[in-house]
Amino acid sequence: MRSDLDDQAIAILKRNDRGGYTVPTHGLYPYQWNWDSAFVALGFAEFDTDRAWTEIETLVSGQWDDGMIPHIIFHKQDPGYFPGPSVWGTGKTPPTSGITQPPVLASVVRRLWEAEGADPAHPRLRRLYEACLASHRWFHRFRDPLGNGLVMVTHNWETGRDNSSEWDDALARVDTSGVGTYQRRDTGHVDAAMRPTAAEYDRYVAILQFGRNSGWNHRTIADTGPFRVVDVGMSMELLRANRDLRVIAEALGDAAAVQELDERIALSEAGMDWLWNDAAGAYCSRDVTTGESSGLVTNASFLAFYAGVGSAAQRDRLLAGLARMTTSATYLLPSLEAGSRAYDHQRYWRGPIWLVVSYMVAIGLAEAGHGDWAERIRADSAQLIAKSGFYESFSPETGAGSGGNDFSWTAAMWLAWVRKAGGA
Ligand code: 9WN
Repeated sequence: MRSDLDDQAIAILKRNDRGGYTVPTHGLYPYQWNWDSAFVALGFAEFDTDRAWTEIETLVSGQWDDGMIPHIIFHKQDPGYFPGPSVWGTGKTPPTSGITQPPVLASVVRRLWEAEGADPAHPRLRRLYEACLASHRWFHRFRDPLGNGLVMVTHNWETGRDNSSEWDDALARVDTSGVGTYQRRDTGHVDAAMRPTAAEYDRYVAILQFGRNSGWNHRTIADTGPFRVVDVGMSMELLRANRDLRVIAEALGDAAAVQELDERIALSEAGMDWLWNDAAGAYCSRDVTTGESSGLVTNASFLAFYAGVGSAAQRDRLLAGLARMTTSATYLLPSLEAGSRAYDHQRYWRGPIWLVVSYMVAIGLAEAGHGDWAERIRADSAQLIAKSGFYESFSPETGAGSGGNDFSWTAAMWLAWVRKAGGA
């Protein structure tokens, strides 16, 4: 039987459906976002499997010839968001941004396919498998400058954890003198106190302009761009996605891809220690240009379980970090540990809880035999939705919603995970 919250979640997905794709929320984000659509497909799969596959097919309709799946696809012009298609100027059809977002798609495709019986002849599998393989190859070709299987990002927006303090030092070095004037739209939709500051936004725009001035040449951007950081989140997500894609490759009998993926998985497993920060007791993002570790424990640090990495000693340290978070947070899992520099329980990615990251962390914890922690995160997430509704994010202290409301991926997480006591 459907609960009231089930009905609300389904209604949100239907309302945010723009015909083949879903906007993250009405107003604030009026286009199709990459990792949002992947998670949203999991929500649709709970009541309309055909629509779930369509969400992903529409996303990959924006994939570039070189394999990159862009972070935004601008199917229809909308004046309510900055930076829109003319600012990015990528010249693609359909118009897209010039950067990517977390590679979670292969993991979602595997889940949709297995939920329908894991038939290798599934009519919608092959095209999406090939799209994911091409996207993963793009990461290895353009985003692995150290050759250690990790993921370098060239814009903080790629990480999906846009305003995390992990990027502060690298962003501080970005020259904003040539940015010029522009009109932000986000602060017209939500409280400016929750969003990035004006100085931060100037840096985001300056990095975008560098990419555009290079003609979106990802070799130039990767070699000389103003922002080059190895993101712990995307490195963990790509390792997991490679494992999930390998399962599909094997089912499809693509032996060459299985071997290729095995090599990449081994490379990433060995390379991940480059991100380990012993003082922090966690995997932390690290700047490629300076070699400096952020030293910050964020929700992404706990994706180690999801990626299946870490020695017993490293995992113990991570679990200790999780326990430490419960001393200041009423609800798990905050995007930044309280007490860290720049912690703010209401500001974008500097404290608030995002359920999509919590979901991946909970999957990893359950798989690693820490079902109690996975269940704590799920139960806290259920309380947040029951208390505040389907917000973009939530304060770990008060549980109040922050960012946009009636949010697609929060509704999807309710349907695919949070409502299911005992795990996803
Ligand atoms: C920029 C859509 C996106 C999410 C990101 C989140 C936020 C955009 C913004 O919204 O980013 O991509 O303008 O703030 O940080 O994770 O994909 O929901």
